[in-house]
Amino acid sequence: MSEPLVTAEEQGPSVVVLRINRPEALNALNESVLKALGEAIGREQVKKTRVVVLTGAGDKAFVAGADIALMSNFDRPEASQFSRFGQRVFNMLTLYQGVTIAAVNGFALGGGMEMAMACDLILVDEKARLGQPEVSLGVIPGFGGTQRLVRLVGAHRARELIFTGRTIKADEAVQLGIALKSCPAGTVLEEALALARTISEKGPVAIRLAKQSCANGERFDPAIGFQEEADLFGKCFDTQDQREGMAAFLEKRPAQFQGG
Ligand code: CO8
Repeated sequence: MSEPLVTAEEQGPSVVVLRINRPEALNALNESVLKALGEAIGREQVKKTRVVVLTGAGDKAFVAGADIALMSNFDRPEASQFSRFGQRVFNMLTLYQGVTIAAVNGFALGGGMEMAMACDLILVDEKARLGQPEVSLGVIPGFGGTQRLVRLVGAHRARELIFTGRTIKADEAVQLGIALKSCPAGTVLEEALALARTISEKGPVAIRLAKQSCANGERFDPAIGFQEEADLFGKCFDTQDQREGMAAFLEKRPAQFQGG
């Protein structure tokens, strides 16, 4: 049997590593890889976990983009369809109820950088290279890059990166606010797992609602965002997690969250 295109490895009870597994093509995204990623995110084992860490197989690439050989033969409807399919799968990462962390272990180009940006947090190996090189191929980012990069770094910097297609190093990705941290070579997965464990110990409902409230800030006028925040804050007080979290503080013991 052939190797799965996306592997899932449990790292303790609350963290799952999803790995894009097509190293011979630097983990380039074709329809089968995207389908496998969508199925992996929708799997019960992944849905019930608290943090998903996304990375690439091999030591060279996170994901070197959408599959250029595949796209080279597309006509217009096929291209739009592929774009919408990739957007849908990446939106599953963005809407995932737990936290998603991209552990960028090498090249994250085009669709690879778009996949990382669909995650909540991005850590990069110091040797990683990121970029949106689509214009060099005569196309534009099509898996959400024009939308997410603008929100991450602002319109001016996003335009420069997209219009030049230039590749950036890990330090610049951190400086621009695309990545949270540059990790010593070979340690990005380890660091992502440490971060994942820290997050997985917090109140799961609180994390989910905090994620929702932060996302509201991008969607709504601030006045509505504040109102939504107050509603979500109130919602926390319907949960056992809130009672446990506050009781644990007052009783000077670690909280044991059940996620409800
Ligand atoms: N697609 C298909 N195959 C790829 C891709 C890719 N994106 N990237 C690498 N590969 C393959 C190579 O063809 C090669 O295969 P083979 O061994 O059979 O020749 C193998 O992976 C190894 O790659 P290289 O020999 O090129 O490795 P190098 O170390 O010399 O170079 C690079 C590494 C710099 C990463 C180089 O491979 C590269 O430039 N790759 C392409 C990067 C790129 O342009 N990515 C953006 C693609 S466009 C995109 O992602 C659009 C997303 C939105 C789509 C919207 C839907 C329509």
